[in-house]
Amino acid sequence: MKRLWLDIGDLGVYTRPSGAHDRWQDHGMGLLRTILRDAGVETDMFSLRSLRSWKELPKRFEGTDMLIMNVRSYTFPFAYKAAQTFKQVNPKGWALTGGMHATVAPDEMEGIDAFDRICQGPGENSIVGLAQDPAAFPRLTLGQGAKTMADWPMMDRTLWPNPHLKDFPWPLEPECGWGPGPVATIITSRVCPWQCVFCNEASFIPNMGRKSVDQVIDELNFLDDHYGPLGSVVIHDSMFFQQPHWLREWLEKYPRKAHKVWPYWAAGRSDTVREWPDLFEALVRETNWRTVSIGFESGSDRVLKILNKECTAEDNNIAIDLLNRIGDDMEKQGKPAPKFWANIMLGIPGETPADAFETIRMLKRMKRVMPSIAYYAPYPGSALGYQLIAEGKSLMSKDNYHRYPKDEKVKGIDYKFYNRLLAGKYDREINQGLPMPMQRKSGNFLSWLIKA
Ligand code: B12
Ligand code: SF4
Repeated sequence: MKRLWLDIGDLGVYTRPSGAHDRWQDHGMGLLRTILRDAGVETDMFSLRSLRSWKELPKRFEGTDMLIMNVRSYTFPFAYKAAQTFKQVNPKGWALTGGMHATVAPDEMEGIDAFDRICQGPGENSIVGLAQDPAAFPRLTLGQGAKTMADWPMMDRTLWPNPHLKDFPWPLEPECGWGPGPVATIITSRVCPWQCVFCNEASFIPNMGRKSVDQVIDELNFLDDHYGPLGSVVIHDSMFFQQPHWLREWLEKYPRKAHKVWPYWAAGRSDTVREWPDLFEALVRETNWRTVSIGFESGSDRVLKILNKECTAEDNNIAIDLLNRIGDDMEKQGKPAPKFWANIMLGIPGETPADAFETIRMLKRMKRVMPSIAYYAPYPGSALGYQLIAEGKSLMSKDNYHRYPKDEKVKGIDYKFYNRLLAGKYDREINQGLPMPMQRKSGNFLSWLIKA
C-alpha cells in the first residue's frame, strides 16, 4: 500500500518569504511517522506548504492508496479540501484522519464524506494498526496514547518535510526573532492543568507524564551534534512553568549538561510567577529563559474572571515588574535582557472599552516586550468556544477556520473599535491612567495582531 502523510498549512509558506510561525514543523506528525517507521510501515511525505496553488495537488496524489493527516481546527478547511481532491484522484483510496479537530469536533469531521477514518484522541498506540488495516476499525474510532512522554521514541526530524530553502536549516527550524538560528523546537510536557474557558486543553487532551529532564537535554545535545550547531530552543509546551520539582531539576542540570546554555522561549502564567518568584528568577538568569511567554490575556479583572484565568490584574503587574527589574539588572551587567512574549486577547464577549484600555495600559507597563495580540477566536474544545458555537455566535466555519489577523470571529463584537484601539486612536484616554514614563511608548500595536 502506498501511503502519503500530508503536512497541512498555508500554501506557499515554503515557496516564498513567509512568517516564521507559519513555518513551524508539526510534532504530532513527526512523532507518529517515527512510530510508523519503527514498526516497518512506510509513509511518504508531502507538504501543502510547498504548493503554490491547489491545482498542483491532484498530480501529487497519483498512485497513492492512503492519505494520512493531522487535523487541527485551524487546518480543518485545508484537510477537507485535500481529502476531496484525494478522492477525485483515487476514489477507492483511504483518507485517514486524526488530531485535535477530530477530538473536539467529531460531528464536523463526520460530515465530510471524504474522511474514511476519523481517530479521536492520541494516536501513539493506534496509528500502526490504522495505517495497516483501516477496514478493521469503525469510521469514528478512539485512539490510544502513551501513559508518559518518556515512552515516546526520539522523533526523527528527517521525517519532517524539507522545504529546501536557503534560510531553512532542515531538519532544524529557522529563527523567528526569539533567539539565534538554527532553532530546535521541543515539547517537554503535554497538558496544561488550568481551565481557562477559551482553552481548557486538559478537558480534551488526556493527562500524561512529562519527559524527564535528562531525556530533553539528551535530545538537544543529539540535535546539536547531528544537525547543529544549535542557536536557540523553542519549548512548545502549552505550560512549561509548572511542576516545580521538574523545573528545579532543569535549573540544576541544563546549565551543566547541555552542550551550551542555549537561550529559549517557553510559557508560564503570572500567578505562578508570583507564587514561585525565586524559581522564576533563577530560571531566567541561570538557564537563559530569554523569551518568557505569558498568557496575560487582559489587564482587567472583570475580563480575567470571564475567562476563568485564575490570574488577577495584580498578578500580571507583579510578574511584569519582576521581569522588568531582572532585565534592568542583567542589562547593567552587560547581559542580554529577557523579554516578554505577551499573549493578549481582545474582542472577548463581555469586554467593554474601559477593559480594553486596561489591557493596553498593561502592555505599556512592560519594558521589553513582543506583544502577541489576537482577537478572541471561539475554538471547539474550549468551554467558551462550545458555548458560542451553540448560541450561533461563532463566525468560524468549515471554510474559514483559518483566518487572518483582522478577521471577525464572533458576532456582536465591535471590531472597528478594536482596529482603532490598536492603531493608537485612543492613546489619550489610555495614557490618562498611566505614569509619565509609560505614556511615551507608541500606541500603535496593529502590526502585532496575529492569526488566531
Ligand atoms: C505547538 C503548537 C502550535 C504551533 C504549531 C506548530 C505546527 N506546525 O504544528 C503554533 C505556535 C504555530 C500554534 C499556533 C496556534 N495554535 Co497551537 N498548539 C501547539 C501545541 C502547544 C502543541 C502541539 C503539538 O505538537 N502537540 C504534540 C503532538 C504530539 O500532538 P498532536 O499534534 O495533537 O498529535 C497527537 C494527536 O492529536 C494524535 N494525532 C495527530 N494526528 C493524527 C493522525 C492520525 C491518523 C491519528 C490516528 C492520530 C493523530 O496523535 C498525536 C500523538 O498523540 C498545542 C497544545 C498541545 N498541548 O498539544 C496547541 C494547539 C494545538 N493550538 C491550538 C490553537 C488554537 C492555536 C492557535 C489558533 C492560537 C493559539 N491558541 O495558540 C494558533 C493557530 C495559528 C494559525 N492560525 O495558523 C489549539 C488547537 C485547538 C483545536 N481545536 O484545534 C491547541 C490544542 C492549544 C489550545 N489548548 O488551545 N500552535
Ligand atoms: S490558556 Fe494557558 S494557562 Fe489557560 S488552560 Fe490554556 S495553556 Fe493553560
